[in-house]
Amino acid sequence: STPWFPRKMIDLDTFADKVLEMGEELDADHPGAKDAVYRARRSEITNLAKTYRTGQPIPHVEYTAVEKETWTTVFNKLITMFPTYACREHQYVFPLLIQNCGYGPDNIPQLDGVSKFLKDCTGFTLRPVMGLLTSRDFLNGLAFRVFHSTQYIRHHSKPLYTPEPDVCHELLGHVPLFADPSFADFSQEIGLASLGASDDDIERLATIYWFTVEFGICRQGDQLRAYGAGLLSSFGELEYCLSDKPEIRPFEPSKVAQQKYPITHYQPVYFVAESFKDAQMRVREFANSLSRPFSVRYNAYTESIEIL
Ligand code: H2B
Ligand code: FE
Repeated sequence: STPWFPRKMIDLDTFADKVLEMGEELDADHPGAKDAVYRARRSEITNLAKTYRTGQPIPHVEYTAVEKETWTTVFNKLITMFPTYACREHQYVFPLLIQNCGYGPDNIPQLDGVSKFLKDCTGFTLRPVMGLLTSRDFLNGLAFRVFHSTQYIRHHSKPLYTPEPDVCHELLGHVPLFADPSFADFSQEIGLASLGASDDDIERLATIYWFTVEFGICRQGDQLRAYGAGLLSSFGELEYCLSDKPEIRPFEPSKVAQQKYPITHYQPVYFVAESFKDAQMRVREFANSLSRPFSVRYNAYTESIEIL
């Protein structure tokens, strides 16, 4: 039987308190695990996500001086890399985020303003989330052009490292790409394929998501550039992924879906997309090969899924 899946935007409200890792229970190896002040602050921020419901504005967070300093360090480090390593779509959007959304070295942008900006660009919106969602829930959100975003920031003791998504990763890595129409279409395609998919197929789609939205590289002219948010928000891996060290393979979803990957160190292999359009068509073809007895379409007028 088909697993439950969200049919209307408001169904995403059921994900609000369904997280894999709670803000309060950090892993022992998390840089903030022993910092009671940090943990209390995270709970404050994750509580906003817990009570957030569809249609509400995303609550503003007044970031502290320590949090802003962490942001400044990450921001200043990454912007030196973008001109050489980031894909052209990221480079095109970044100045617009500075002009319209308060991006800059001294300010952590508010999710609400960023979400409105994305809505104008591609129809994508952000929803605050407490932490990691299951692959199924997270991918299901993309079908509605919804990106679940954390709102807390990494621990100040290690500004260039985080074992989990944080607001630096979301705002500097993911957001610029969701402002690009072809990338938005591509991402939604993965989301649509995930609705009602079997557990095995969710695993395959999550792997494809990993090697594209998180760690994808693309060909632009005679160069390779990064478009994955895990790369664009990592000072070290951004340089490494475009060096001659890792293995580079073409983006073929049926092969990508079977690739094992490490989550705690740099990727040994990356897959190159020829364009977001091409990648979308390949994912669509792959999705058609999966075992789902129906197909789906998103109706943007009613913000709901139609079953065909
Ligand atoms: N949850 C959240 N909140 N952010 C993510 O980036 C994320 C997630 N990634 N759940 C998902 C899992 C990804 O690793 C794939 C789809 O499993
Ligand atoms: Fe991410």
